[in-house]
Amino acid sequence: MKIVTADVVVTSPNRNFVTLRLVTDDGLVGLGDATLNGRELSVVAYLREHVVPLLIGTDAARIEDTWQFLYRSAYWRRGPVTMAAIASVDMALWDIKGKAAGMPVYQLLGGASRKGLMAYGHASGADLPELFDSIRHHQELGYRSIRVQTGVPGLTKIYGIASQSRPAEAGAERYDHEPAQRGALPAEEDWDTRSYLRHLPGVFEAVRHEFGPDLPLLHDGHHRMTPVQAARLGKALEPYDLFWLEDCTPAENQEALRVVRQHTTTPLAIGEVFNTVWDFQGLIREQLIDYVRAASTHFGGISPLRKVMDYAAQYQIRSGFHGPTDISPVGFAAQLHLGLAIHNFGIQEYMQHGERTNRVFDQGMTFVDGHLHPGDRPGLGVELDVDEAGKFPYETAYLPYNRLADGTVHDW
Ligand code: CS2
Ligand code: MG
Repeated sequence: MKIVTADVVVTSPNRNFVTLRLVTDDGLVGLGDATLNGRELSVVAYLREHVVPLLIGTDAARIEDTWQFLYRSAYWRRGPVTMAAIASVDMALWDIKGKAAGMPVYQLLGGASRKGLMAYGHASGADLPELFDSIRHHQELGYRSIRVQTGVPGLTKIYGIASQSRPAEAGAERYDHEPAQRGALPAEEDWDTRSYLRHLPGVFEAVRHEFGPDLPLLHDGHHRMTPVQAARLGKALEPYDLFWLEDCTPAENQEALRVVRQHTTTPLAIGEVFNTVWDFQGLIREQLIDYVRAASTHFGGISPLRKVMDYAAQYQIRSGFHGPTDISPVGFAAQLHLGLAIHNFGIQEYMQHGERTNRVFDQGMTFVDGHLHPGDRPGLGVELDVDEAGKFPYETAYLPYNRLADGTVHDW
């Protein structure tokens, strides 16, 4: 089972995606996601120039060996570009292995540990009425767990607030209701942590009052607070029983979480910008987090994500894999298979891709009563329509960034 073709497919149906497509000499096709939001073409170059030539003629059955070869032979380890490239190879090889065996990948990972994966959606609103409407809309869409992001008085444009509180009705032309926007330059947003900290607890109080104690609620701090600010927020939100507080401080300084942990029992999730097992090692060992937020796409694929989850299991730390629309349907499927198989699954983020994306990628997964399932097609269960993909060439798009009122650049 040798790899005879390795193509890097770049397409921008509702947003940019980079997909590695491997074909074996017996005609099996494997797909892997290599999308790095806002920096997509760097991974394309890494794959086309440095990885594809190494893959042709190699044995597609050797997933772990290929992973170790790509990781160790580069000498320059880690980093989002390298790890997204390796991730796409790892996923494509799992896809091929599943197809060769005639089984969905979750069967190869040990079989299903549950019937389906609880998913959360992104509700947001500039004010309370808009936010309530968005939460109701997500409940109508089938979500049983909700992330809550809200406008802050005095700030005009901030992270996580969709331009429409009912994004699924915004039409196929939207940029997948994610913050990245097509255009030559990144958009500038504003930020003020004191206003945010004053405002947020009242929002959660109102949401709990309106929607009751049962609904799991999540919130993303998007790396914006200092350790002591994050500690204060976690404490202030305790009465509202959050499922998690995500990225409360910038993820580079892991010691910050020790300060946060000393002050609050609000569960913490971190890791969407991490790209190796090593980034989680201390956080897991010291029990500074409750949920692993990595995405298979930015983490080197299914194989290393499995390893970090097995380590996390020893500390009762669970998964909360990153699932915005910048993870392609292929990367999303990869983590659904893993989430179904591991014992320590927690929750799965699920933003829905746009209609054009779903024409390019035919997905085998289902979403029923708030729960996702990867489906039972052999492999990952996603097919790529290469002709359809070719209709949507790459478009420059950047994530926004933040400035404080005095002009200082802040974490976005
Ligand atoms: C995020 C993302 O889903 C999340 O929790 O923080 O929306 C993130 O901003 C994007 O993936 C960046 O590409
Ligand atoms: Mg996040």
